Amino acid sequence: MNVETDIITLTRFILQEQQKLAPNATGELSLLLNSLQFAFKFIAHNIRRAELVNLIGISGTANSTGDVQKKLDVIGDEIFINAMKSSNNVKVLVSEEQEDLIIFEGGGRYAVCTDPIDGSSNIDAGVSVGTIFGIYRLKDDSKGSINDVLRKGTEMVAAGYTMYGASAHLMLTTGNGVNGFTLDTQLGEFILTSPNLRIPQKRAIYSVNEGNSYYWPESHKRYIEDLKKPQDDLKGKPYSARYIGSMVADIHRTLLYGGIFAYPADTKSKNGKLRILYECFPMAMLMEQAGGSAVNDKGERILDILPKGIHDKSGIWLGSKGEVDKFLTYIK
Ligand code: P6P
Repeated sequence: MNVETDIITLTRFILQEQQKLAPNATGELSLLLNSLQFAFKFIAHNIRRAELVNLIGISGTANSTGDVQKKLDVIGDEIFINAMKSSNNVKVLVSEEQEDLIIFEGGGRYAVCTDPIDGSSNIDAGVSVGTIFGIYRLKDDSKGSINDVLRKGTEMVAAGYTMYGASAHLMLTTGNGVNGFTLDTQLGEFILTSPNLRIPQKRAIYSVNEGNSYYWPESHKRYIEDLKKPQDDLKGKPYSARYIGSMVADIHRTLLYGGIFAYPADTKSKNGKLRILYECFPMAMLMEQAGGSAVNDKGERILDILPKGIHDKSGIWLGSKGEVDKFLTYIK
């Protein structure tokens, strides 16, 4: 029997990274990441059981942005809040499901921004959904306030997502590249399966909801229309269109295969739909750490944005650097 006897679990990986990159670290971030992984395992468990115990469907309550909450949204949010609270490392929590930020008792030194179940509107159809997170270290003199999260994305110390599909896939960056882990449900461990993941420099795939194209600026329309024409460097083939409508699933494909994902701002939604702190920033940090890039509709770097509110939104274009650079030639 061919048994792999030296597997790298997330716990082992986090400790190795800490010893390698920050030998004098307090270990608090490592402990926080371990609390995070418990939340992912518990949410994955509930999503797998959803059909069986009828968690699918509307919970009847509405979240901070007025979306009607699905039962799993509510459960995912509660699981996340409890895991962060009990970690004793988190002081400030921003959740898509909570109108105001949460300040925990105790001396935690981190602020976490999360969308506990992103893509949940698709969940009844069995589409992969996910938890997106971004982590700031509190400012030195801070006791925990909104000022710890209304900061540029460049100040995030870690970010990632867990996609709940056929398996649970965690993509994580702590500022030194991107590493992918897959949950082994028998072991109950996330196993390192995509070490030092790099996004392909170019890939003829575009991912955007063209149902909004009537409201786009001319530059965006021209760019997308040109992708549909025979491409000289593709032997006359056009780009492929792929759009799932669940950001975590669309970004996961983009990270692995390459291409460009976008949710543009338009005349209907002047700041787009995706939230800066817990959708745009974490995905932009992952893309940059994997060798890709992420910009807004004016071509400005997403991570340089300074949000003014915890649920602020931004238009976003991200993915392979070659593809984002191509988009930039249409708006510069
Ligand atoms: P649309 C899901 O509701 C979500 O927040 C993201 O996961 C996804 O990328 C986007 O909205 C899809 O929005 O307008 O294309 O359905």
